[in-house]
Amino acid sequence: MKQTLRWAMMTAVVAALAVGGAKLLPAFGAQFVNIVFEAEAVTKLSGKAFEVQKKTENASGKVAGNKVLAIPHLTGGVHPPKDQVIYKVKIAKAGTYYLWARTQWSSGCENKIDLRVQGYDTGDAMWILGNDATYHTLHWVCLNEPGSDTPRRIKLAAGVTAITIQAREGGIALDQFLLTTDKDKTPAGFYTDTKDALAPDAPKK
Ligand SMILES: [Ca+2]
Repeated sequence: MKQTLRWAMMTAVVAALAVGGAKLLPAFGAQFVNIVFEAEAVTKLSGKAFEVQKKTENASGKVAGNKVLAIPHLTGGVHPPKDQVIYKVKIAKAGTYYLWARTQWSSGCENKIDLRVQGYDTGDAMWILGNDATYHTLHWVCLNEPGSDTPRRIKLAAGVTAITIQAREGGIALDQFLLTTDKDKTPAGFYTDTKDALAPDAPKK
């Protein structure tokens, strides 16, 4: 009888945890490395293209951290200056990673951003993230191989890796980034940021 009662209590606790967890975020597989950081987690912005905007709600639900990194809409097909934001991401474990961004686009001409990962020499031609046709709602976009739906494999060593994004088009917003070793992962909703995911811009003196 006692054992039955204990089992019932354990089941109730597990069920409560599952419900509580589902509200916050979909579960990650424990065997994979997942690194989440906010797009707006920049200490200072250089140039005029980017701005951090307060944004709590979106058609897709809540906004992670109540902020996004945005490039405002520009009229007349004007392109923003090619300003950059650099994230110095702490990679605790070497491996093959896949990069996702929670993005919001405005149109077919406002739906992508240029991107570079340290260690990959792409010259002046940076990688393109986006170019999909989902507009006016936050949604996760994977960095794919050019012209394909195949997620780009990114081999990262342990340590700090710089991920640079460069303004390309206006009318976009970026909420979160996810680096994951799970190639089958399809992110949904938003996630709790990984503790100390980003290295500071400059060493403290
Ligand atoms: Ca955010």
